[in-house]
Amino acid sequence: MATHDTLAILSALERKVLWLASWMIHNANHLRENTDGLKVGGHQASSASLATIMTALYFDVLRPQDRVAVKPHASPIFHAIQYLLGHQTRERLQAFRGYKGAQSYPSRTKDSDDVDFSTGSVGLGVAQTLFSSLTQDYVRAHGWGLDRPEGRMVALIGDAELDEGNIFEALLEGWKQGLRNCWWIIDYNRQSLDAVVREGLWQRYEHLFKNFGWNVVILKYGSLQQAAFREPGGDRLKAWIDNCPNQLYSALVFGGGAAWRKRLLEEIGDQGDVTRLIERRSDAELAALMNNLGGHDLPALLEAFHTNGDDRPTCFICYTVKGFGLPMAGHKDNHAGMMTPAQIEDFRAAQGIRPGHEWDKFEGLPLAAERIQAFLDRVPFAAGTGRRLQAPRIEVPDTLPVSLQPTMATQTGFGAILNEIGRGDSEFARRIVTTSPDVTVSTNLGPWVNRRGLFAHEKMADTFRSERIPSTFHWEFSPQGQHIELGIAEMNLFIALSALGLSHAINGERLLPIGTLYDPFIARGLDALNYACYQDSRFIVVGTPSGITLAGEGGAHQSIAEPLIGMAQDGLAAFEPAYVDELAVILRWAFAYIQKDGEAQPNERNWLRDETGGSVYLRLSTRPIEQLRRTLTPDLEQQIVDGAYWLRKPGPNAQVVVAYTGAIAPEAIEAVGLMAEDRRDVGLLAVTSADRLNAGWTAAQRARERGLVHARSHIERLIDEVPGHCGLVTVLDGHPATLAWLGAVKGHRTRSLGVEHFGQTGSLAELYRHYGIDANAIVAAAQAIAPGRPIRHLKAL
Ligand SMILES: Cc1ncc(C[n+]2csc(CCOP(=O)(O)OP(=O)(O)O)c2C)c(N)n1
Ligand SMILES: [Mg+2]
Repeated sequence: MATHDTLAILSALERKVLWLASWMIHNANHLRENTDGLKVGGHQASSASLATIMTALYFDVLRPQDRVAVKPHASPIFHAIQYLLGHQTRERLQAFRGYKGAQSYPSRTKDSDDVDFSTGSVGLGVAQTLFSSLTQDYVRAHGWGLDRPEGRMVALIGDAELDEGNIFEALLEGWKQGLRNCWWIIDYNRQSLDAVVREGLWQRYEHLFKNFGWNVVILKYGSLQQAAFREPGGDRLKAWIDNCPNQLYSALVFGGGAAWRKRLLEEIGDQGDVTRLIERRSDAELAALMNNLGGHDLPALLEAFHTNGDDRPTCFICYTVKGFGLPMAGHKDNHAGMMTPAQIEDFRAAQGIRPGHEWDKFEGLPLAAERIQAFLDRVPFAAGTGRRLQAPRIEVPDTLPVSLQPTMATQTGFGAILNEIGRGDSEFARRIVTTSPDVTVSTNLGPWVNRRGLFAHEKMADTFRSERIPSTFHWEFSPQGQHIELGIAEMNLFIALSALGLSHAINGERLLPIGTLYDPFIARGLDALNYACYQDSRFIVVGTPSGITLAGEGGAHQSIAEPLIGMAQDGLAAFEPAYVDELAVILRWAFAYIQKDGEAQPNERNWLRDETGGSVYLRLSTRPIEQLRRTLTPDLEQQIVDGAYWLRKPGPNAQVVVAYTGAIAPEAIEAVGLMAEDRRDVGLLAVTSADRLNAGWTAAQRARERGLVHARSHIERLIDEVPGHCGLVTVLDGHPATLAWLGAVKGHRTRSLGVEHFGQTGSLAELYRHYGIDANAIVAAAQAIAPGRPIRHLKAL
């Protein structure tokens, strides 16, 4: 139990945190500039709702090894707490929501005050805690990081956040994987953004969490209420509270003491003892009693948090008031509500804060500053030398060997390369962790999994194997396994990658995570992929098979937009190699790239900032194509990584250049052959990464605009060799816009082929023809933009 002393200090801190958060929001001037009624977010109410819970957690319950995902709109409370703990500057609080100020939603990358997990897109941070706990277990099961205490992964969740489906996907996965050390604390204020939530949600939550094996703790009544229930008539009051609809409770919270009295007396006022219970209290006391829900009661919270300290996953359903302690408390429209200048003035005066002393840490508190400071100096969470950990880089071999078959698909190559890595027992091989949402086998991770096994807390044999039934795949689980098999939920895949890819910062132990999925289903997990990139998690994601090239596999599985996603996604370098030797080079580079976190200076060769590192997306294919017999020179390897190289240099009189990406390489090569007799010196440009080419080009242009006249990107250097009159035909199995910009590099007339519609099944030849990306379509496009004599081999379309 917390001592009286501790409680007094905590409740002073709670008041201070609430004040600072409200003031911070009020102070965010630019916010007021564009306030259109109540539509622009204030989030004072949403923050206030968690003030008590976060005070209890950060100042008393949490330990440095614990990691927290804070509900996005409680960001001001978080920053205020860090400020009091000495980890956040006053300048950044003053610039809250402003340029380089404390962020509107806690951000690992943009905030400076020790955010564990970014939040913002509701639901994702919640699931991140679950997968981080799994990651911690994975790391420790492999014998790493055992000198550090195990941490608890904590999510502070808005009740409406639980509407997000990804949370339930995560819950199911957590159950399968034997989740431990995870707390989900629900801010049950019964309000969402728009309105008051449905009645009785807590019961659904309770059943749900229990179903998945969680411990459920409900904090409904605060200690004032519990004491009142023990008074004569208290049982009547309790029954009334229990039956009160959410909307009415919220409305009365907003109405305040007089409104409570009127309503209570109307409804239960003729029942003797309870009337006296109500009448004994002033309006202010009555309001304090009715607002004293479990989530705003420090003793109740501390008791609950301290008595549920085992490693079972635990859900705390904490009743709270949205806007607690503020004039907008309980109002259904309060989500974006802002206190008026008059209201904030009243609040300031009531806190005993003198004008001009609004940011002072101890101003207006009923306790001596030294006493509070001494307490803050001893807060367990803030002890130690820092919570953002580091891990050394894992050395990546100079080359990733793979034996090339004459005809081979990049997906097969991917499986073969990993299989080869899996043979060895290097530190590099040990640090790789793979994961896939039920497409392990069909994305070719099978051979790797056969070698390295599946991860689970407990050993589990492959029954087919023990029963001697022949099978290509060994499906054996153990704590040493290196593959995490997920259920079919791409959101979970990306959040798992997000967690695994932060292991160096969270656990101080580096992992090299690889996730595989069918390319079109990137769209299913896209927000989680974006989330993972936003918080600078590091991983390799492999989308395979892809495009319409998967042909007979089914029209619904064809992907079109993914190359554009690869280009547009910040923090993700996207590649689509055609040949397996290219893939081996790119994959090797990727293992090093995901570990980098150096300076942001651009490289003068490609104008990319590779030293900062990032995650990598590889778009692969199941189409076997004839491999090129060649030895890659270091220069060619570099060009493959930079994004393009000449497979056939255009001559000085060239009329046509074909630029292609990925699995339709044979069509591009064939088209060049078909044109050879009728168009001079046709060039063939192999584009391995439209993303990196484009990024380098943009950066070089920007640099030139800033006066660095010699800045030249890789694609500019390549295209310099193409005569101005030359026509450019681009082609890929994906959206044509991916390569269409190549024409703008030097102003070449361009025709871009690709896939804009999807859904047909058929043979490859039929589909390439149907969508206009076969050799004949390339030739026809060339003829149209690079006039000359008719191309003889062009068939009528
Ligand atoms: C994925 C996503 N959709 C929509 C939003 C916009 N949004 C922000 S907060 C919110 C509702 C929050 O309600 P709740 O989780 O109960 O938090 P409270 O404000 O009540 O504390 C919504 C819809 C968002 N941030 N993320
Ligand atoms: Mg809510």
